[in-house]
Amino acid sequence: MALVDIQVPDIGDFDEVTVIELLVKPGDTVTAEQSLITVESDKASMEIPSSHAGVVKELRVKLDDKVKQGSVVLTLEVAGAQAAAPAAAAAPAPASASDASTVPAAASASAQTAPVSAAAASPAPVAAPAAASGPVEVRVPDIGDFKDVVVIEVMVKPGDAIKAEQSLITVESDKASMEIPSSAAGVLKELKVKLGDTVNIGDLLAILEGSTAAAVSSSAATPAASAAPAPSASSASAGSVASAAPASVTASAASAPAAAAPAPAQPAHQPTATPPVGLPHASPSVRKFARELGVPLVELKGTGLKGRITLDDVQGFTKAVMAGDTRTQAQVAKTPAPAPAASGTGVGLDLLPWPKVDFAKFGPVERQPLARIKKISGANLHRNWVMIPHVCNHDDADITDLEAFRVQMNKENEKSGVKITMLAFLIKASVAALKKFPNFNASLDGDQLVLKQYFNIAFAADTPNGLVVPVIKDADKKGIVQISQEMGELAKKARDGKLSPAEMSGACFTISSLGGIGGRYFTPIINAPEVAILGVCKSRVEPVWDGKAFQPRLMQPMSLSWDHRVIDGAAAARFNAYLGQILADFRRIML
Ligand code: CAO
Repeated sequence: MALVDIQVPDIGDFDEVTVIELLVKPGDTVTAEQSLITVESDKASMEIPSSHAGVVKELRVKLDDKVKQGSVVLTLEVAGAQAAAPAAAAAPAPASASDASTVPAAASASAQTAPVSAAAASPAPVAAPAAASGPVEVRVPDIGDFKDVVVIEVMVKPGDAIKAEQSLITVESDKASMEIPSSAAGVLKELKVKLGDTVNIGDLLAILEGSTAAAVSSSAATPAASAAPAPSASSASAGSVASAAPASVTASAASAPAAAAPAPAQPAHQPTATPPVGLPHASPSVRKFARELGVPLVELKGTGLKGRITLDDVQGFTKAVMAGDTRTQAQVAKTPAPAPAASGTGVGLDLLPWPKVDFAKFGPVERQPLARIKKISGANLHRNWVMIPHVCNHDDADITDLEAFRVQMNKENEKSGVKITMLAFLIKASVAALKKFPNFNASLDGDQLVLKQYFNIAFAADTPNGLVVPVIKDADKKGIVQISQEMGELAKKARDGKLSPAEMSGACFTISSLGGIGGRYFTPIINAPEVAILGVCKSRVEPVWDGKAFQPRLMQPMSLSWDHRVIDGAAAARFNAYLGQILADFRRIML
């Protein structure tokens, strides 16, 4: 065993950065390339990986410390042979760990004991600006070993007056995020990227008009570029930017990032400045984790240093949502929709990247922002679909007599103003079935089943802005007329967008009725943390064999989706059969 000091490797022209996250503690076993701490300037945050595998003996930094290249992060106890031969991937995160093979020896050396000299690490100064008057293309500069980074924030819009070196977008890999500044000043004529796009060095970001190329100095270096020399593509990139900063940039491109290199670290006296507007204060790995879970970071209040969102905050939020915490759901309401696997990593489920199609290639298109409700319900439905093992049983209920009764009731109560629809009977019948099969009136909490002794039934309501799910509380204690009345009121509030969080929370079981529209069967998505949902479609008269002849009967199609972690197929079939019996002869509800 030997003790090895793990140092901050060459982090380019970042002078001093702040430790904003400790990812390991004494006693932890770490692997080579595992992230140890997260550091941040005002423009970028990155994780510092370990150059060795071993056990953390002593942490040599604490939160809020300022560190720079060569600062000792921690002391690691490593096996003898390892101490002599560290992993080659000790470059900081911008040269992402997975790209370790492309990280040059200088970078890994710097991570061990001897930081690379500033002269070797820093890009050559780039000459003074050149003026340009026509449209100027702004491209992704040399961003070191980053590949396919995701645009997570767009900070400007067409028509904006842009200053040279003003940040245009924020990009993120799994280990670092950084802002990409403009290489020129001018008016933004066209933005060529949007949220969720993946970009690479040389990609066209924007077109400016009336531009002047940025003054470039060695201080504008990319954090990655100095740790990893510009890949060959950089010359292409610089060449493309050349209209903004021609000869001098091109000439230095082989060894230096172009004018538009990602923003440098802020001066040491403001190291923990608040993040750019709209960008949650969280490290790349936390953001990535949140994205995988569909957690809207903008809604989280960070408990970390200076309000930073930590891994625990994301986990806490997820647990609260799963437990039906209304406060959290209300927060979710304000969030933008999570980009559909935009990062293309498919991490977690290991999915293929989301297809990226330029639809306009095939015909005219129009883009519309998703309505607020759609964003909320979309995020929830996606989580539920992915996390719950759904099975769906279809069945039919003979509602001939019940429908006749319903029509008669409505005739008798015409003046009351309360219209009774089949849904009210379905709610009441569901309560009876939930009483008979208590596992359906339950929620999973870890390895415990929470059996509810109250009967709150939610119903999906279609509104112009999307789907909402109001709840009839204590449906077991209410009659059909009262349920119908409440349903009418809640449905109206839903359509007017006036439902309160309280009116949408506390449900035990949900019914999604498409009876007023049509269809036969469908597979509704369970409304977590409930364990089942009943979908019904439009009833229709069908020939039903009574043993002697076919009889015309009004049949109600029912689709019950259930969580197979809690419910078995036999129980689901019994539930549906019982529901069918009650609907066929509502007197049974009294038994
Ligand atoms: N079979 C046949 N007809 C039915 C029926 C059924 N199962 N259920 C309702 N109907 C009839 C009603 O009797 C009514 O007929 P009349 O206009 O002749 O009186 C008509 O369909 C319209 O009913 P309704 O939809 O206004 O009332 P409801 O109580 O059935 O439903 C509500 C209320 C708010 C649930 C409903 O309007 C709604 O929004 N449904 C859509 C739910 C949804 O989108 N689910 C999908 C979720 S998954 O994406």
